[in-house]
Amino acid sequence: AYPDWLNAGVELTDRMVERGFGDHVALIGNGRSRTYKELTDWSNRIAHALVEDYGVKPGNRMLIRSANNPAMVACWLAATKVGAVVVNTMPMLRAGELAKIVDKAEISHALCDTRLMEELVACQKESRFLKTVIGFDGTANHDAELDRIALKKPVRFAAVPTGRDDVALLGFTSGTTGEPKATMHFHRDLLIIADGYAAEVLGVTPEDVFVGSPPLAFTFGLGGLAVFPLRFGAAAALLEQASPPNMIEIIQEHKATICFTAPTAYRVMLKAMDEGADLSSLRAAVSAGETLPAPVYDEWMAKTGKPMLDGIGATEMLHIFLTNRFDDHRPGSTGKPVKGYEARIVGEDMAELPRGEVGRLAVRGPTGCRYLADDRQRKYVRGGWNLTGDSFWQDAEGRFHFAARSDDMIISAGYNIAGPEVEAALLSHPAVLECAVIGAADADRGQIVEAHVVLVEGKAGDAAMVKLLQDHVKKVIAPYKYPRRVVFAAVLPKTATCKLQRFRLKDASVA
Ligand code: 3SK
Repeated sequence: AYPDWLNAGVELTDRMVERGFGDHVALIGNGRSRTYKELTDWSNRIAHALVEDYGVKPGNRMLIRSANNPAMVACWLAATKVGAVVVNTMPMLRAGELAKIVDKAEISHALCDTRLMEELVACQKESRFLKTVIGFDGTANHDAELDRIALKKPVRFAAVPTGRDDVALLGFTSGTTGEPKATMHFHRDLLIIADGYAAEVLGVTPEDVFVGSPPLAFTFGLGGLAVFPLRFGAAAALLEQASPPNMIEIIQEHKATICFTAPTAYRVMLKAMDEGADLSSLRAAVSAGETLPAPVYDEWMAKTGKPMLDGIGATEMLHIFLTNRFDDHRPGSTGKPVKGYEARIVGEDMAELPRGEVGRLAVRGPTGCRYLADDRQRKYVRGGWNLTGDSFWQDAEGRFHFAARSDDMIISAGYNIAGPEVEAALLSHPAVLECAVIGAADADRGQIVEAHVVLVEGKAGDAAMVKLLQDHVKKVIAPYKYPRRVVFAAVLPKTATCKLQRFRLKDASVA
């Protein structure tokens, strides 16, 4: 039950000050911390600047480009308060990837960390939508145009009275083809994920300190490192480079209590514990983004005496909808639905399958998928149920267990990577005649991007060519998508009608 008029930005800042959390630390990052009062004032000043100096109107689509830092959160809150519809984007995205997002969402304004301007300016030059790019200082120096303007503004701002069902956020997901889809989420959705998962499963209190690796540009990170802490008067420590050693340092320095990351990072953290890393302040280790291997869960349990909380979410659903709990957890299981959500296993005809049978995971709940102007809505949501693209089975006690991805998405170290997007990047190199990209099993990263490449005549498939192609992909698309393995082939497996048979490459890769 939320009031008809609701602004998520206000609820997470001004309201928290009203509730007595003004002096409580809200955000830690770039070497300093900010209280709720400071964050509230900061975001209100930016909100004034957005309206008065940059002409932002309610409903304008606004892109934010930044690594995880307090300034990004202040910008996101400010944009939400002025009623803009926000698209948070990752710092690694290249101009071509940004252009797809800008076109799809018809973005008119962008807030960009001044250190990351180059690719966005290149995107703006080609864009008929993106009119205004505003630089902000992502460091603690406040030394950019927006910061200077905002500093002169009042600390009180009358936020736009948004409806609880007004769109606040567009979460982008690349889809298996690399053609981005935008999922619309309402102001109330942002509160629902906190009042559901964070309250029910994590039991967040004002004493909690959150840390983690997912970018705020992913709804996994936005929830875990901004919405959840701010909703309950807790603190979040934000890292621009969230490597396991950096996370360990922050956990130790700030006695972090809740960590959000993927199994790949937990594996490294477990190794570091053998060398003396002290993670004893953590009371919750949330694992999502890829399946949690049972040995990682077991080792964590053995070393900490606490369960690692495996969960699954989706950008379409905004956040985690199936999860293990402190008092109900099993290795190899993704647990049961979060309060307010229902899940079932269905066949192709959408009929529910008997317990134990593998089928498609279908879920429904208050934050379900609404794609922005996209025919794929009809495929994703059928009869009110969201079809996640994963195959699961349900055990006799109602717990859900992952079986396989039902599509071609590659999940590597928690990143979702669309094979066709990597293929397009490879094909833009003149030495590549044909290619096919698959996910190959990998002990550390779950999967790695493996490219099978046919070169044009006269080019040698040697180590220098591997490096050349890898560097090329890193320049064309976000570097994390580059093929870690490149296999040169004379031909690629195809059907009689010349359709690429990626499954044959996958089978060979497993063998
Ligand atoms: O499981 C995921 O990949 C996910 C995606 C979006 C939001 C939250 C989560 C855990």
